[in-house]
Amino acid sequence: MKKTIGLLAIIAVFAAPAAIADNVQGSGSQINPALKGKMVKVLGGTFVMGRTVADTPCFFYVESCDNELPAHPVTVSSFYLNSTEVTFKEFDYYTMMMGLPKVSSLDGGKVDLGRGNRPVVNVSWFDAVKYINWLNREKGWPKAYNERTGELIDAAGNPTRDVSRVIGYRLPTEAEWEYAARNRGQDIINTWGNGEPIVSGKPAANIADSQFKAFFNPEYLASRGLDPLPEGYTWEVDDGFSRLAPVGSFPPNELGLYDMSGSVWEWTNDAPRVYTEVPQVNPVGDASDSFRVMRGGSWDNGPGIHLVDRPSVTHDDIYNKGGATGFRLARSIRTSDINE
Ligand SMILES: [Ca+2]
Ligand SMILES: [Ca+2]
Repeated sequence: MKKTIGLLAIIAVFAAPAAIADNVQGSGSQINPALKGKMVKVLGGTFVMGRTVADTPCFFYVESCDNELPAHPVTVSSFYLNSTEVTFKEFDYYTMMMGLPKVSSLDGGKVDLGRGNRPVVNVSWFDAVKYINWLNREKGWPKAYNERTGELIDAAGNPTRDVSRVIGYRLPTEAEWEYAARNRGQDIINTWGNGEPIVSGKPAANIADSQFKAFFNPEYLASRGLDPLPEGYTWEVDDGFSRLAPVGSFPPNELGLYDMSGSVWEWTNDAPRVYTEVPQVNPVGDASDSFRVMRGGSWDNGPGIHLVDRPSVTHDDIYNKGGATGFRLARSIRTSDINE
C-alpha cells in the first residue's frame, strides 16, 4: 500500500443545479437499462492542482500528505463526467449479462451494505475497467483499456497517455477528477467548502457520522484488537446513513456532480504522479506502475478527508474488501459530440 489513508485501511479490515449538464448518455439507457446518472459536461480550464488551502491538516493516520505538494498549474480539456458513481444496479446488470458472479455487498465485518442504487463497491481497479470496456462494446465504441497491462488504448488498440484518443467511457484522470470535484479548480477542501459539511442547513455528504461512531464504538473495535477512533474522526451529526447511501442522496456540487466528497472512494485512471512545480496539460499517470489513485473519501471517513487526498493501492486490490471503493465514468469530448 502506497501513500494511503491509513484510516481507510484500518476500517476496511472490518468494515473493511446542473446548469451545464448535457445528457449525452443517450442510447446508453437502452444498452444498460440500469444506467442512472447523466454525463455532465465539465468545461476545461487551468487550475492549481494539489493542496492549495493553507494550513489544511493531514488526515488522521496519514504519515504524510506531502504527495499533495507542490501545488502546481494544471490545464484540463473539457470532458464529461458522470453525475453519480456507478451503482450496484448498473454493475449487477453487467455481471448478469456476462455470466459473472455478483459482486459482494458485504463490508469487511460481513455487514450487508445494500445494493440497487447504492454505489457498487468491492471492485478492484481492473474490475472497473473491465466493466467500462464492456459498456463501450455495448455502445459500439472501442475498448478504453488493455485489461492485461492497465494501459489506456486508442481506437486502434495502441497504448496512449492522451485521453482525447480514447473514444468511449473511461475513468477520469486524477486531474480531471480534482478539477471537477473542486468546481473547476476552486480553493475548496471538500465539496461543501471549507467549513462544516452542511449545505442549506442539511448534511452535505455521506461521511463517517454519529451513526458510524455509534457502531464503531470502542468496545466493538477492542473486540477486534483495534484502537478507538481518534477524537474528532467522525462528524458529530447523523447524516442519515451509517454505511452506504443511494447515489445522489446529498446535494450536488455546482457542476451537478453528486458524492464527490464521501459516499465511496472513486478509482481514477491514474497511477500516482509525483507532483512538481512544472505546469501540466492533461497529465496522465504512468500505467506501468501497478498502483492506482482513488479520490474523495467514503462513508467510513470523517470530514477530515479532503478532495486533494490521493491514496493509492494496486490495481488488482479490492482494498481488503472493505466496501468503500467504487468509481464513476468519464469520457473525452469529441468533435462529433459538439452537436449532441
Ligand atoms: Ca454517514
Ligand atoms: Ca465519492
